[in-house]
Amino acid sequence: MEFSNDKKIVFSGVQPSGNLTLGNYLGAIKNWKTLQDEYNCIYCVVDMHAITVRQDPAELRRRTLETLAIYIASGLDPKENLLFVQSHVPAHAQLAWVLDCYTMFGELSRMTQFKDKSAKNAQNINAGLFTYPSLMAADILLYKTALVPVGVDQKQHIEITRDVAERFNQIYGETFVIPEPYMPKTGTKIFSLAEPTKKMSKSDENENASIKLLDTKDAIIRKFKRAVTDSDTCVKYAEGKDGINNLMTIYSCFTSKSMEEIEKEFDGRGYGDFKLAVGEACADGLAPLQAEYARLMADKGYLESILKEGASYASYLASKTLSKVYRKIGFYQTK
Ligand code: AQP
Repeated sequence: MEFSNDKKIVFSGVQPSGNLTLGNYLGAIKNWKTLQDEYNCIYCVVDMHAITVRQDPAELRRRTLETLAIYIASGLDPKENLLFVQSHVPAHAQLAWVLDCYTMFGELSRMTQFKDKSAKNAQNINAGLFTYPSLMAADILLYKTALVPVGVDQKQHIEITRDVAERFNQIYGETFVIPEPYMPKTGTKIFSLAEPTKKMSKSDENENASIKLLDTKDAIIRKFKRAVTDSDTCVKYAEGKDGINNLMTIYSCFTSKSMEEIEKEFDGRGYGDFKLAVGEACADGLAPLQAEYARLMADKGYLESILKEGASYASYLASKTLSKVYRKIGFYQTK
């Protein structure tokens, strides 16, 4: 594959740190395919980010390929989009080190994700968890990215990327393109079904808290039935109704109905009816992705060929930015 010169670059990724959830899908992946005609899109499986939390090696390996298959099954055409695994392109680690030296301790200390993950993994507050934003900045800046489609939880990391890039540009002259976050209208933050004030996360140990993209229809319906709501009975989008608001958001993402339309549809009906409808809309919405995923996973040779080709083209693009950066900061380069 080769990008056309006149289109802006989009970059995003998901960590293969667990089985992907509805949050990853509605907040990020589902929207990626809408960008593939207008932009040159790069979607990476960010395995280097995943090891900031301890991973089982066999699981990490398996999930890396599964995540690629989910990207394609979600509608990303490998001929149109550059798909690859982060650790296959060493320039990510190389630029991350340089950016580490231009990112302040105070800036990194303010990152919400660092605070949340440190609290969750008190036994393993490693340096990688702390410098995660520099690696993410490297991912984005290596490819002259203009837009980064992410859920709202990642907005702070885009802001720090912009700050570091602007700082670098100010010292050394125009080097990096300053990226913008790109967020969907609905679904920028999907909440846990068990604790609807908490983000739905793939690493949540409570099985009932998240819908996994590969969950069966029965499991999906069961999980929605158990979703925590409130003691009211009225399907209405309102303050204090976190559980119902979350279910309405999910239903809206799958049916494209507005909150008013949903309120009307379930007027006078109880939560039971509504939860069942959300479960069915979600399961039916995910069914084509699941079928395509199964087909792709039966052909690992094809998936590997995409990864090899992707790594090769990504390395070529990334090496151009990296050598420019090395030159600007004064690293000696032989002719
Ligand atoms: N609950 C969510 N709602 C909307 N968007 C979400 N994203 C994640 N959770 C939600 C978006 O998915 C993309 C990939 O996320 P990631 O894998 O890089 O890391 P994350 O944000 O830390 O996702 P998880 O699922 O919570 O992973 P773990 O449990 O490993 O930390 C991002 O664009 C993110 O915004």
